[in-house]
Amino acid sequence: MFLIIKAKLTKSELALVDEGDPDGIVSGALFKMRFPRGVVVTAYPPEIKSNYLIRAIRWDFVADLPCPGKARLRADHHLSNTPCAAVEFYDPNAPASALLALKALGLEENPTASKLVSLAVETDTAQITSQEAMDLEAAVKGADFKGKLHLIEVLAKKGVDALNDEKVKEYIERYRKNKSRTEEFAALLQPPPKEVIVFFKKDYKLSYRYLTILLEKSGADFTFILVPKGLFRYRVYAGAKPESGYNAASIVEPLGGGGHKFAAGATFRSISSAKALKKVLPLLKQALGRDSIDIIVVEDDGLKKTTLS
Ligand SMILES: [Mn+2]
Repeated sequence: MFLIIKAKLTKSELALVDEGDPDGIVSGALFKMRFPRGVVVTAYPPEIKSNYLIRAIRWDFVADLPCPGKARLRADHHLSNTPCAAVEFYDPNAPASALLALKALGLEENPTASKLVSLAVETDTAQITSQEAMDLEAAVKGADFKGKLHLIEVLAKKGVDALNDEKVKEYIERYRKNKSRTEEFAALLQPPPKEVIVFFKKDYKLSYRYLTILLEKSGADFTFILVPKGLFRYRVYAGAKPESGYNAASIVEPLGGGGHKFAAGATFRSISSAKALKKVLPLLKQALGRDSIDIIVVEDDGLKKTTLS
């Protein structure tokens, strides 16, 4: 929040971007290319609704996030977000917000910027083919709050070459380790059922989004992962294989979440894991058209299968 105050005092342009994925981070880097003195603040989508300061500020640029209230320019492609800014580059059919940000910031002729956008498109559509896109995704996932700001800085300065920055290489390595632990876990669920619902009793710091992708690759059509995040907070990662007919976004909407049809998430509060399960159970029953739901419960002593109705 210090960043916001600093930007206002120095009259710098102020941007707000999604901190969770390369799309938001690349959008932030594009903003820094256009406004080198500008200040980028990162946030998770649920914070936009709950954070008073974020809602009170007038933002010059917002990307890959819901409307914070007052915004001059916004680039976004989320169906669940309603346009609000004075100038909107909003297209739910766009493969990435960064592509809209490229146009919004007038950087279409800039090859360094365009290259970064192509990586954001690869990651945001879950069609990663290049090593660079893989590394960028790893860097974003492996970086902590400060690391993400550093990543935005170097991406703006060096473009794709930022992936060779010493600190950025550390983020990539950190994520690689998480990834291999996640692969080991996914191997325990082979072959997965068509509809996989996993409840983690505690946060094992896996890459849960990656887990949904692994399970979908090995045969699941619908994935739903529930994990506690800190005190009284729970995070849902929902995924649906394209053409499977499931909709990941609509199932998390009642939890205050959002996203895309094929990948969506939500964070909600609950005082106990029993209550958290009670909250998601009716949503699952409705979405899957079942009276009872098979759940894989993960705890320290292993995996247990249970059926809840
Ligand atoms: Mn996006």
